[in-house]
Amino acid sequence: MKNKSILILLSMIFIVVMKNQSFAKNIFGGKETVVIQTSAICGECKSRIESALLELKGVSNAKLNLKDKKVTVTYDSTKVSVAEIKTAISKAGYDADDVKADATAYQNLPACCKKGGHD
Ligand SMILES: [Cu+2]
Repeated sequence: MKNKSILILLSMIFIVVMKNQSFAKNIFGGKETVVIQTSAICGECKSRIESALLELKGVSNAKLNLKDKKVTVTYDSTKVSVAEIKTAISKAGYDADDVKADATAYQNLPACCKKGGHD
């Protein structure tokens, strides 16, 4: 009789622990960071890219470093993919690693934000 209640108690603890694990996974799970090389030039480019990325579902942080033009993106891999992140940068008018800037979006950029605009 006593063994039975210990067994029940143990399985209850087990269930609670398992539930908490999936709960934690839902909140923190899938959080990853990726660094993407962009063709940003100035501060305007920086905010254009960052806000385009923050509009994506699953992206929780985007910081572009103008010194190396690399953007560091924190995202939830269960909600958004790296390919989608690169596409968003391309649609904003900038190169993202191997993905070239969307031609129309690039044409619509202010002259100073185009490649060589500050040369
Ligand atoms: Cu710019």
